[in-house]
Amino acid sequence: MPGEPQTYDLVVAANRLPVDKVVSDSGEVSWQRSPGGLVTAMESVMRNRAGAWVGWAGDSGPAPEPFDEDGLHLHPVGLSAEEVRDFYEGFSNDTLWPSYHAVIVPASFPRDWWTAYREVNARFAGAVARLAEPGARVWIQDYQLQLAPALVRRLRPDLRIGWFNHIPFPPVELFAQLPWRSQILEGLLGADFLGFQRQADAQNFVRACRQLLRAQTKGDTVAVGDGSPRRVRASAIPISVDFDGLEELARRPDVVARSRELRESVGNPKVLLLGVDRLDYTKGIRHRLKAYEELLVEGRVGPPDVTFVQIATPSRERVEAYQNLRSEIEQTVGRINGDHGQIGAPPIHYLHHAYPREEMAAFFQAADVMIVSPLRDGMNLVAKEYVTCRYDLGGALVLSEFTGAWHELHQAFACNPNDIEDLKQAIMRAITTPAKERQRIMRALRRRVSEHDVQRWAQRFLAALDAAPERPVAGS
Ligand code: GDG
Repeated sequence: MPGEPQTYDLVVAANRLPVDKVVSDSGEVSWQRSPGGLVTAMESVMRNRAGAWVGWAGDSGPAPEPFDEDGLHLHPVGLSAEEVRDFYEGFSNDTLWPSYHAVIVPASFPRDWWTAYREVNARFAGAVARLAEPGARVWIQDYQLQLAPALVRRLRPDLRIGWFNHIPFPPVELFAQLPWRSQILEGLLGADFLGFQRQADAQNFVRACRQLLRAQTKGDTVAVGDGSPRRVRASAIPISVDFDGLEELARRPDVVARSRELRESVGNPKVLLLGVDRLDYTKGIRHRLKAYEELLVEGRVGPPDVTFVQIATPSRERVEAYQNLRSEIEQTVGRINGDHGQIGAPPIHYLHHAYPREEMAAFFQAADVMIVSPLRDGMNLVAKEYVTCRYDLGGALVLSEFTGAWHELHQAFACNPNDIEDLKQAIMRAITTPAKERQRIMRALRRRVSEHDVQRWAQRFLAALDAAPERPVAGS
């Protein structure tokens, strides 16, 4: 007879586990760290706490048995092939993702996708309810699991339920387009505390509750239920990076040596420009290429003195908008290299791979200018990772105003990526600003990130969860 199932005082639920299942040709199963901002942030938080992590293992079929990996207690949730299509690729990535990112591409609203979204959220809620010890804290992550807070509360009213949104929360005019807008708000209002990247996101949520549900709101709280209503607080707690851990990695002699090697392998340019993104239409990769191409045409930059490395990590490859974007980017890169390249000195080195963390840290150190130009981004951890790796105070960060990161990193070379002239000027300013001034800027950026690292983010979130709804949270 199996014993009582183990329960935990902290249960995290995220669409993905921090590892992906990899099956070798001989059928052997192993686990590999999965990419993406949420995993990067949560993994360093969970390693120091004995909590459980509920998530999908990244392939279709029945859930594997729970397992421990590198000190993490992982509880897989299974998705069928249809659910991968309808819940993950469909509702999460083709309905919610574009809707929440200012509809950079049109959002689709098939009704079957919503059914799958509800069912998968219920499955996650069931797993959380089984794993949480009495009175435990539950931390639900992101836009894929917006119904889970209310579903968990129904099953386990004793739990403290928090939810954090890694992406923007749209203005009510956009959010109202969703056919299931009320159900989503009601799902979220099952939480005790809702965390957002920016204050504007939290305010958008509160406004949506007021306008679409006719809920009573006061400051950053929403009243739920009649009589003596429960109050749900919505507030900004911006995410960050593991500053100490990443800086330590960046300082490793093998990483430093690798960064030199990388510069050499692209011909030791005077200026190495770098972009690192999941291949996603929110990240402004096309705008960046356009700006760079115009600078090449105008003769203001060019190989061999200036070269550009763009790492575009494969992402959501079965969603059509992503396939179209990839074709467009690759055609543009081909054209630019064809028009402006010389033998052994292409103006763009384009890489469509995922790399180990060490390699990413080496790339960051090798880059003179990091271009982060999203059209919309909840935070953008790449910007924070770049400054974290520049303990030498070298390098310069070009940063879009439409990232959460810009609200903390004002000293960066700011740009509006929709304004190609502005983006070009920001790149040129980053290249030509005297080294001393660039160092001063980098020092200020690094101070901000080191004082607001991911450990502090997690502490603040959990403190806000404990304090919700009555008491405000100390600190900022
Ligand atoms: C969402 C929100 C928010 C990328 N390629 C490789 C690799 N990465 C890592 C980066 C970074 C992460 O993935 C990407 O994080 P971002 O924040 O830039 O973007 P999203 O994936 O869109 O993340 C975002 C984030 O959640 C957290 O809340 O900031 O706004 O959209 O850590 O370094 N890592 C490795 N190899 C790669 O090839 N090892």
